[in-house]
Parts: sequence; structure tokens; C-alpha cells
Amino acid sequence: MDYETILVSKEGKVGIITLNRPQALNALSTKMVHELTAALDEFGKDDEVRSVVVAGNDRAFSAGADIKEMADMTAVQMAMGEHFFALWNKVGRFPKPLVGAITGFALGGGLELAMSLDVLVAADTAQLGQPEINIGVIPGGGGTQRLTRAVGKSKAMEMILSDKRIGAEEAKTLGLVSRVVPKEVCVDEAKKVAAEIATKSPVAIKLAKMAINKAFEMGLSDGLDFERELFYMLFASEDAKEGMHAFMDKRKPEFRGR
Ligand code: DAK
Repeated sequence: MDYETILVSKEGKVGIITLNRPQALNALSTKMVHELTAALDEFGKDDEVRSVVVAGNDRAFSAGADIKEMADMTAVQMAMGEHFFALWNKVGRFPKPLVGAITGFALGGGLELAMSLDVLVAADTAQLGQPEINIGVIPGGGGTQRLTRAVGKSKAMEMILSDKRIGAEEAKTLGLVSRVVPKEVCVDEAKKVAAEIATKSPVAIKLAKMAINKAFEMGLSDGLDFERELFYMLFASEDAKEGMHAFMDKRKPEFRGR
């Protein structure tokens, strides 16, 4: 497929999507989110692709929803799905692991997009925030929920109510990103994380992602039961047999996603 607002490529088993509206700091237009979710759909169907990197450019991962596009929309247009908001949940529900390379600004919907991904590698120059309050709205793509779960109430309140932005090191301390690297190597590091994940059993990876995401929705004892069911289920996979026998045979496992 031809895309106008994103770049799409593959390196081995890793799919790569680069947001590409540098003139607008990768503001999320409806076109861009349509293309992003279409590319994810393609990677979802492609058995060769086992993990996906989502990146921006040095200045911005994304500065949030395109305010120029959103400014004059009506609530009814939004509710009737004329805006990208209708597609938003597709990213959080994507079944394969998503690794974000967070360079520069990750603001508003940009941070919400990042928080819908699974592993975040941040550049030392990254700036993360929820500045929606400055334009008279609140986060609408998950910020009040995902940010609060990630960093706790007081910090989330400060970030959302007063547009307090945080840098990469603070984001790491808070558990919002998993590591901080120099900006020059951020995308490469994200690709390495994705490539490492891509060597594992796709079946186990899919269920692990599902179980971790359930931790945000279930109480502990239901979550533990859910985890155990998935664990038992994995004993029906060829990959689990392959993994354990490869260990005993002292060889590298060959996972086939079955
Ligand atoms: N939208 C449109 N254009 C943007 C933009 C944005 N969010 N951010 C930057 N740009 C454009 C600027 O207008 C400028 O374009 P020109 O004027 O050159 O044509 C160009 O990018 C460069 O920006 P600046 O000149 O402003 O650059 P600075 O370095 O001075 O400032 C900045 C960088 C990131 C601090 C600043 O641009 C800024 O504050 N941007 C706005 C950030 C923001 O408020 N973001 C939140 C938007 S609201 C939902 C899902 C998602 C959302 C809501 C609901 N549902 C599922 C329901 C999300 C909402 C949002 O994200």
C-alpha cells in the first residue's frame, strides 16, 4: 500500500512504522491515523512480522492530535466517526508487541499513542506531557486513565491539570518508559528490543501481552486465574514443547507460532 503520512518498512521479522509529518511535528491527522491503523492491520496479517516499531523523528514522536483539523469539528461529527477518534482503540488492541521509539515531543494524543504501545524506549531529549488543558479540553485518547495507572494520581493530576511536562529520565523513574538512550540510537535500540521479542514464540508473546494488559483491568485474584489459564493453554502449543526440548537438547529453539 502507498502511504502519504507514514513510512512503512520491514527488517527481518520486525515491522517499522515511522510517523512522517515533520512539518507539523507529527500531529495526528485523520489521514495519519487511518494509515497507521491500516499499516498495523497489514502487519497483523503478515505471519513474517512478529513485532512492530512505531517511531517519529528527532524533533517529535508526535505533538498530539492535529489541532488545526480538530478545531472546528462538532461533537456530532466526532461521535459519527468522521474523525480518527473512531479508530483509536485499534492501536491498543493490536495483538502483536509494539515498541515505541520516543524521540522529542510526545504530547497529548502523541503520549496517549505511546502509552497504547507495549515497550517504550525514550531518547534523552524526549518531552512527555498532556497539554490539552491549554486548549480547553482534557485528554481523550486514554491519558486520564493510562497515565494515572502508570505514574499515580498526584503526578497525573499535575501533568494533566497544569501541563507539567516531564523529560525522559523522569519518565523512566516513574515507569512510563522502560529505558532512556541517546537520541541518535533511539530507533535502533527500539528495533533491537523488537528483534529480540521477535525471536520468541509468537504464541507465548501474544498471551503474555494479553495477560499483562489484563492486569490493568482485573482484580488480582481474577488476574492470577486468567494468567494460569493462559499458562495451561500454552502447553497445547508446539512452541512450548519446542522451547522445553530445545533447552534439554542444549540447542536454540525454533519457534513457529503454532
Ligand atoms: N496540531 C497541529 N499542528 C501542530 C501541532 C498540533 N498538535 N503541534 C505542532 N503543530 C505545528 C505548528 O502549528 C507549527 O506549524 P506552522 O505554524 O509552522 O505551520 C509546527 O507544527 C511547528 O510547531 P511550533 O512552531 O509550535 O514549534 P515549537 O517548537 O515552538 O513548539 C510544541 C512545539 C510541541 C510545544 C507546540 O507546537 C505545541 O504546543 N503543540 C501543540 C501540542 C498540543 O497541545 N497537543 C495536544 C493536542 S490535543 C481522542 C484521541 C486523541 C486525542 C483526543 C481524543 N479520542 C480517541 C477521543 C488527542 C488530543 C490532543 O492531542
